[in-house]
Amino acid sequence: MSDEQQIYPKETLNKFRQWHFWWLVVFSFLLIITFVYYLPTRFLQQSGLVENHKGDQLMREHMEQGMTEEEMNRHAEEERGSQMMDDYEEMADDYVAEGFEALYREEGDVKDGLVVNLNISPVPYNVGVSLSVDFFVNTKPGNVPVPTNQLQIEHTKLMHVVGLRSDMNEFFHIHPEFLADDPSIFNIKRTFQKPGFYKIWSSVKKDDVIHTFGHPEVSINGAGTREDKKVSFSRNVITENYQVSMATDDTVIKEREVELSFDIHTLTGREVEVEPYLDADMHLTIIKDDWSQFLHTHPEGTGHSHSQAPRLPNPSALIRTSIAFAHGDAEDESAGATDEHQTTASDDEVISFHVTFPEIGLYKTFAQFRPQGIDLPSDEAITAEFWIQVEEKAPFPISQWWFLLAISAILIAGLSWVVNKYLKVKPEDVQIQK
Ligand SMILES: [Cu+2]
Repeated sequence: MSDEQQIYPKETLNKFRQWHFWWLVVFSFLLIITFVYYLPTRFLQQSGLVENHKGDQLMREHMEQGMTEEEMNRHAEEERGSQMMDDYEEMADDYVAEGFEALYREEGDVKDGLVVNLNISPVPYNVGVSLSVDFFVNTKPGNVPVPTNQLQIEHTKLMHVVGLRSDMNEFFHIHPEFLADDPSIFNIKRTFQKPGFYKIWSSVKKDDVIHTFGHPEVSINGAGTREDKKVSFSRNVITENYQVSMATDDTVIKEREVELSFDIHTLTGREVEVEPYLDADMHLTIIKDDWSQFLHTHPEGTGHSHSQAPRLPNPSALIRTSIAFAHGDAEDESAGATDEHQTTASDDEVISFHVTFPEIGLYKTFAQFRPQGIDLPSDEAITAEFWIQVEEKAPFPISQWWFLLAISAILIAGLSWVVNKYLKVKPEDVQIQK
């Protein structure tokens, strides 16, 4: 009998072998789980996501949410009021300093200076009834009327008005005209076809500054659904007889400039050229789903300049709100120059905007344009709508799949080292077999 056997009695060795055996079983099992099940599953999920993105382009709506947000909006509105006032005071100074030319405020927050007050009659407001919608341009305090001749034309109009229902549908962009007998009041007749809560924004330009005002929401009575919110992140939409695609970053991050590029085709895939709509290739309105953010912008028209207003340093932006900044460029890009939506056409015209979203949340963009030669009144356009989710920060730089792979590799290396260190077969063990 050798010395070794005395040091390692047979029972201890058997126990050790048993333990060794089960340890190897468990370890192999973990490896099998990782490589045979977990990683392939992750991989399939990843490629599944990619497939879904492609599915988008086939106009599949892959995300739908039914949200009733009336109540939430009410509360948010109240809480917002006081805070916005403070924010505004700070922002206003910044804007002057930075030479921005537009401001955004809620009508009710204005206690001093230029404001537009909304008045709709007759009450109650019912669907299918022609309502008289008045916008009174005045200065506070004292409600001193501001006649039209003190205002400036922007994009061919003295006043621009945008409206939207609480579900972010029923978008409208209209242009009231001032009354002959009271040039401080702009009026338009409007018949609402669907009931619900509506928010209306108006903007006027005075002393080279564009002022946009959010007006208190309006409840329209009538039979039918008051809200029908459907969120889809499809990047291709069909509107009227056109398909419009919007290309942008996969992940839109707050406070980081992002490019939104729009491409218009017929249903048969032919490139569509646009004609000027209110002196721009496209008007883009971006509104946050809680109505707290409003942005209206245009790319600079390609050569056609009809605006009587003096050109601003950055004429591309009609409205820079106190919360969202944007400027747009119309870019003619040849096919292949843009990554997402190449076509076989040799002259793929893409209309691009640069937008910085100030905070996270859900936004809806309304892109308005006039296809060349379309038979529509001159201040009407086709509207394509897209949802954008704005995120806090960029996702993990390397994809999760690669991250998991790296972790697995490190674990395997570590475990191998452990196995190697503690489970080395010693010459003594071999001798025992004799
Ligand atoms: Cu307008």
